[in-house]
Amino acid sequence: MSEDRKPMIGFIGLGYMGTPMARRLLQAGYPLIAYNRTQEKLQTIVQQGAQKAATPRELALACDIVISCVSNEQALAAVSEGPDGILAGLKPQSIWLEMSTVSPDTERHLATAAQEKGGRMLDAPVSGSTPQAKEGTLLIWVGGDQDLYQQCLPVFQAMGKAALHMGNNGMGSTMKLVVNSILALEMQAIAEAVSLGRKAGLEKDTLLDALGQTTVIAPAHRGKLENSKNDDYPVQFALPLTRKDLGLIAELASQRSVPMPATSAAEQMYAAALAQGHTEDFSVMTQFMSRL
Ligand code: NA7
Repeated sequence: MSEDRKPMIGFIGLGYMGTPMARRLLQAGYPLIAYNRTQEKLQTIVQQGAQKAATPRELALACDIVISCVSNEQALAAVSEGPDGILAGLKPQSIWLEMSTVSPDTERHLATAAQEKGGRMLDAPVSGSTPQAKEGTLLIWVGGDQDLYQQCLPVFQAMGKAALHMGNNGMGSTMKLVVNSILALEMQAIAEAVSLGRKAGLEKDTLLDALGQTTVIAPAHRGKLENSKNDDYPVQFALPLTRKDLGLIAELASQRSVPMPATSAAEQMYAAALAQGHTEDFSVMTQFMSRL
């Protein structure tokens, strides 16, 4: 991709992750056009210089690179398919970077559909949360053609500290699920251990401060101890999305006959928390488990 003329990027899905990612692209000098189902969420990015598209099709027709970053399979189908969807507007030679967390099968299916329109697609989900999206230090897991990956590196570098090529279409998504199985399981382990400590008599802040001094808490979970101390769980990675990812992990494990007993048990607890109406950050599992 020539960096003499920056390609026009279309960004679909201005949520917690999409908004700071799109802002990084604007800051890197890319012209940007944005679409979001809920119009109000476009305000911030439009104030920062982006144009607005009325539909994903209109957006795809107006840009060289489409980026999608939406909640789940249903959301991705809603923005991809039908007369107003991405595929209806994808031009020959256009590039589609699909950054939502969905199943590897869905990514492969969309890559084929894009190819049938003469376009090319990479799956490129990210690890990291809203702070990393704001700082441009996400890790991006890329699946698809190696040359296309090389061509898109400048775009990825505007959003992440590294973009790693993991293999063919679907392998970016596969890597994301591998990472998130650990992320969700460790949060569950912390929630259980904190519950044990408190119910066995440790004072809450003393316990959480001491845990923070240890090496057993991964960097991704260290800041979450502060949430537990404050009993306040502002969304960085929403519990419904954690639950969704655990469903995708279970589906992939089943397809490949991989036993994941601990992950499966954690999935049940996240499902129970969701059933109780928890939509906060996934670190709310520390509160949920302590109240059982
Ligand atoms: P958010 O903040 O929940 O944002 C989700 C985005 O997906 C947001 O733009 C939504 O639009 C959009 N969405 C959800 N459902 C639909 C439907 N049915 N049609 C069109 N658009 C939809 O999630 P994050 O930004 O934290 O995460 C995004 C992805 O990255 C996700 O796959 C994570 O697992 C990783 P809305 O504003 O609700 O109209």
